[in-house]
Formats: sequence, C-alpha cells, structure tokens
Amino acid sequence: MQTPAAAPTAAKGTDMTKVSRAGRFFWPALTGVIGAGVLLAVSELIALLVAREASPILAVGSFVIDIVPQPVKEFAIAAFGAFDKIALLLGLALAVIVAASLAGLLEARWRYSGAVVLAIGAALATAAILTRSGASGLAWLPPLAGAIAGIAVLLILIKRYRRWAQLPADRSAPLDDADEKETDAVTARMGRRSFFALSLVAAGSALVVGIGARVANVATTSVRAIRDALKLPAPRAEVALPDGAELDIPGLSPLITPNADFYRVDTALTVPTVDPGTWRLIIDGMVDRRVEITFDQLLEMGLDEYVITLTCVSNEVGGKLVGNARWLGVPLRDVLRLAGPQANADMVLSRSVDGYTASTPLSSLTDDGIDAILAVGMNGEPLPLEHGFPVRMVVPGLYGYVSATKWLTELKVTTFAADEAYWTPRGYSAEAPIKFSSRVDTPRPGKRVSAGRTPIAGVAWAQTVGIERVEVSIDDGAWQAATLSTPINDDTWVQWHLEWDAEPGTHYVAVRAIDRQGNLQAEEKAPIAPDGSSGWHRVLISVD
Ligand SMILES: Nc1nc2c(c(=O)[nH]1)N[C@H]1C(S)=C(S)[C@@H](COP(=O)(O)O)O[C@H]1N2
Ligand SMILES: [Mo]
Repeated sequence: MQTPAAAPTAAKGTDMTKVSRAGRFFWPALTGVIGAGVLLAVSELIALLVAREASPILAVGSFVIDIVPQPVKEFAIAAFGAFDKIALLLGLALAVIVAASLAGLLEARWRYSGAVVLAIGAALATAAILTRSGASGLAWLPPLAGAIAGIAVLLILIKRYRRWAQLPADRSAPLDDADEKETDAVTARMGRRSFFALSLVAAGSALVVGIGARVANVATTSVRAIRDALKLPAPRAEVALPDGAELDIPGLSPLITPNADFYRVDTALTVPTVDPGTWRLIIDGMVDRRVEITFDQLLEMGLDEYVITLTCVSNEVGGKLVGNARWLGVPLRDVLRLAGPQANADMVLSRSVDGYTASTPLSSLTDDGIDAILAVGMNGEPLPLEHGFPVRMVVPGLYGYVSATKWLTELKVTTFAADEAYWTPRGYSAEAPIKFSSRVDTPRPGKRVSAGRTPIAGVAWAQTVGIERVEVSIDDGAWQAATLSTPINDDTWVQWHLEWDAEPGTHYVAVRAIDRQGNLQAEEKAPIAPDGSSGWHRVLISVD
C-alpha cells in the first residue's frame, strides 16, 4: 500500500518548475494586470475614505468623454445606443489590461521598467482627477496610494516569477557550480509556489476591495446627492429661542451643537444609505392594523420643530457624547396611532435597516407630555447620512441606545417580556432613562489660565424634567449657585457660568446640578454599563 508521503515528488517537482514558452509571456503579463488591479482597488478604497471624486477609472473615463470629438461621440451613441458609457468603460478596461500586461512583461525583462509604466498610468489618472471640476484637496492621494501599492505588488511578484523561471535576479552573484542544479530546482519550486500564493491573494483582495469600494462609493454618492438636493417642508411651528437662551463665553459649548460637531455613535461599519424614495416605515406587532408609510406620507403628517438634547449611555462624567439639536419631525404618538397599539403591549422595538434594534417603553412614545418624534431634519437640513437619514427616532429623557434608532425602518409594538434589543444581551439595561448631569467646559484641564477674573462655565441637562440649579465648588469649598441661561424647554441642556477670581496655583473646580423635581445629581460614581455613568464632574485647573 502506498501512502501519499511515499509518492515520488522529486521528478514531478522539477517538471513543475519549468515555465513554458507561453507561460513566459502569460505569467509576467498577468502579474502586470494584478499590479494594476491592486493600484485601482487601493485607489478606490482611499477615494471612498478621503475623496469620493478621485476614482482613477471614472476620472479617466470622464476625461475621455470630454476630449472625444462630437462626431465620435455621436458614432458611439449610434453604435452602442444606451450602452455607450459601458462601451467606453470596457474600452478603457481593455486599454488598462494591455498597458498593464506590457508593464509586467517589461518588468520581467528590465527591473523597474514595469514600475515606470504603472507610475505613468497613475500620473495620467492623477492629471485626469485633478483637472475635473470639484476635485478636493486630497484628490491626489488615492492614485498615489494606489500606485505605491500596485508597484510594490508588481515588483514582489516579478521577483518571485524570476526565481521560478530561473531568470538571474542578480547577474553579479552566480550560484556555486556543484550545487547549481539542485539549488535551482528548490529555488524555482519555492519561487513558483510563492508567486502563485501572492498572485492569488493580491488578485482576490483587489477584486473584493475594488468592487466593494466602488459599489459603496456609488451607493453613498447617489444617496448623498439625493439628500443634498432634498428640500424638506418648513416646520409649522418653529422654536423661538427665549432671550438669554445662549451665553457668550469662550470655551463654552454652543447652545445648539452644529451637525459637524455632533457626536456620532452606532454599530454601523459603513454608513447605511437609504433612498427616501424607496424608504418605508412598517408598524406591526401588537397593533390593530399593520401600517406601512412612505417618506412623503410622513412629511404630509406635518412637521414641527423640537429642540432636544441627545445623550449616549457611554458618556462618561464630563464626556462629549451629548449634543443638542433642532430636530424637524412628527410626534411618534401620531404615527403609532395610525396602527393602534394594543393595550397589553409595553414596548416598541425599533429596527434600523442595518438590523440594529432599540427597546423603548411604549408609554414614552405615546404620552402626551413627552415629545418623542420621528425626525427627518437636524439643524435646518435633512438628517446627515451619519445621523440616520432619512428618518430616525429622538426621544427626550432616554439614552440613545434605547430610543434614538437611526435609519429607522420598523416599529414593532411588543412587550419587554417577548423581545430584546441589540444592547440588552450585551450588558446594558433594557430600559435606560438618562441620569441628569452637568459638565465643566471651561476652563479646560491642561489649558493654562491667567490669574484674575475668569468665567467657569459649562452645560447641564435633565431631559423631560429640566434643570433648576447648578452649583459650583472651588477647591472643595462651599457650593455656589451658578447663573443659568434661559432654558429653551425641559428637554434641552442649559448653559451655566460663574465668575471666578482665579489665584495662581492649582485648583479643583467641581459642578453638580439640581433638577426641577428637587433631586440632587448623584455624587456616587457609576460606570457607563449597565445604565449610564454618574458622579460629579471635577477638574484640576492650573492658574499662572
Ligand atoms: N441604527 C442605529 N441607530 C442607533 C445606534 C446604532 O448603533 N445603530 N446607536 C444609538 C446610540 S447608542 C446613540 S447614543 C445614538 C447616537 O446618535 P448620533 O450618532 O446621531 O449622535 O444613536 C442611537 N441609534
Ligand atoms: Mo449611545
């Protein structure tokens, strides 16, 4: 009986190391194509991350369209009809394959000659990208990064190919005569194996990364364009800011957090792209009738403005995972009423297009006194993609993870006994009201303060209840009442400040709040899990 180990491998192995005549043309050419593929894939990936318009293939394609004379364009349309663009891209792909094969063949013969061909290709693509209108400041980065990666892969692959084909890698170092044959065969076999292994990995990842990045780029670019072009109806009622709503103190958080500065927390690896034209909200579960509504139907329910401070359960004492925005939306109680929640239900499981779920007490969404909304606008614009475009939930008084589902697609009326949300089996409470809190924004620890009169200022929030008082203690002395901004409503944070006569040295500044029900902010420190941090924010300040 013959075991696999006993099979004669030596003779066959030597055969395998031979590169056929056709192979001497095919493998280097393929190497060039793989190098170019890596170049394009890395460019696409970096373009997706830093400069969406900087896709080499598309930029060169658009460039060709622009320079092609009108008669040729007309011929292309006549010959290919609606497929003229596809024909162009196929032609371009063919040109890339030919040039890349040439690069591989040249590199196998003269070191770095193929690298130069790829570099020229990348340089042409960069020129095409930079001469497009709308090229951003980082538009040169994708083709550069692509060229570096593509050339590196080409050089390494060709080196392995030369070992396999027994082309002298370095003419100045001949092999020892006696061992030559044996060593050649071993080197060739190793070269062959490592050549194929890397070729496979490089080609495979180039395909996956390149196509993935291009698809993601197209999807987000088109939904981004839809979002940018979207005009939301004006609110029936705007929230007017009361006099004294905003304090003007350097270093203090603005009353309304600009969208660009608004914290972002979600489990989404890539931002979901939802076209409002095909978006549907399904309301089902324990309801009298299952309801499906479109984006337009939602808008037709009438939009109002709500200013609500959102807070993340992961916000540490003094942290930045809290923000205040003007939301444009529709009350959830009106939306739920369309379906008619049944009496024995006690929870709404909201679901995002990416599968994320949140469990919100039904009463928080139906209570007349709570402004829980489906939001479509944020600070005067449609929701940014990152903040849940086209529709998200915002519920005053509950941490985001149990209430603020972004990219919303379904509201399932159910019970806490029957259903569980994303974070519930992961160490967080099924129900999580926001623990009211306060924060010192300025002076900032680590920033030097000059002696003399200095404002101490920050924000405090107690959504649905409101902040009654904010107190500051310096160097663990008596608690002094801070001056508050005029609150917009009980769902938003207030700004506070206290004038301080700062003396040289180091000082502790601590803050605590009292809510409108007379409760003092919890002093006891708690970690963020399972239901939010607590404790008083205390900072160390050095004064010159
Ligand atoms: N689809 C989806 N929605 C989500 C989340 C998520 O991971 N996925 N995270 C929630 C959490 S934990 C918070 S704090 C808020 C944050 O909203 P923001 O990113 O707009 O600030 O979104 C909530 N909505
Ligand atoms: Mo959160």
